[in-house]
Amino acid sequence: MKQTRPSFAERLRRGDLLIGTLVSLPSPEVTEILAGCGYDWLFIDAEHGAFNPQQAQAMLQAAGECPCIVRVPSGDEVWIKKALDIGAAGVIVPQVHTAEQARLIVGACKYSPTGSRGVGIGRAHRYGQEFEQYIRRANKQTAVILQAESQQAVDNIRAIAAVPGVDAIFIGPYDLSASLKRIGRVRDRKVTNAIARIRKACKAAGVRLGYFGVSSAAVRPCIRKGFTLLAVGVDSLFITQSAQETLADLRN
Ligand code: 3PY
Ligand code: MG
Repeated sequence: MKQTRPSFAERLRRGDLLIGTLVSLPSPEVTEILAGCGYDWLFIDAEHGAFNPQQAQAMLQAAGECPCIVRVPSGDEVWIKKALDIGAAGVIVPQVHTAEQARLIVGACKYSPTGSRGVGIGRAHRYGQEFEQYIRRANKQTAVILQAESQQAVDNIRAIAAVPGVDAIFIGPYDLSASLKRIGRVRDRKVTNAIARIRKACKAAGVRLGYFGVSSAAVRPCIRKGFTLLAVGVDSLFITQSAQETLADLRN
């Protein structure tokens, strides 16, 4: 891929406010529509979304210039490698509970000598036409984003945030609420206290903070708390809300 503007990873590290939205439907058309709405990035959800790497690649192609961060299903290096090779600007890795897991994930995202990312030729390398250019800049321009969304992650957050190469900690409020036995109650005191602990540790470590919410109201308070990586809304919910509101408007 040709590089003209600062990469997503550079913008993330310097603390730009990056507002994205979550794409869960395996549809290049939906991805294209959302990319055209002006979001800073798209959160391509291969953890919960029903799609394979080939479908994910078609979605990234449809996104055009809008940076896509693929949430891989787990910290396994197989999906991480594929997500980066198909052209993701970075990965979001769910369910990271320990610093050891964080180290392995960073290693899977970075080429040698920093890490052990597998070396292949894919869309990211323009199918080989820009292999060397890509390899040269990939380590710097790949965003490594880990999700803190469990009690164990909260307990280990200082060690996780201190792992070199971790660009951001992205809080998953829903899994966190489940781990804290408050499933779905993302504003419960226990959940907000855990979020405050994560925030404090990340600020001290100089690691960026991310948060997901289903609406602008859910994520707005994060902005003044210093979160810079936001994912707001979900494709399927946008369709539902708008379809229901439109119908209700006429019925009433
Ligand atoms: C969660 O809330 O658990 C998430 O992972 C949001 O992306
Ligand atoms: Mg989650």
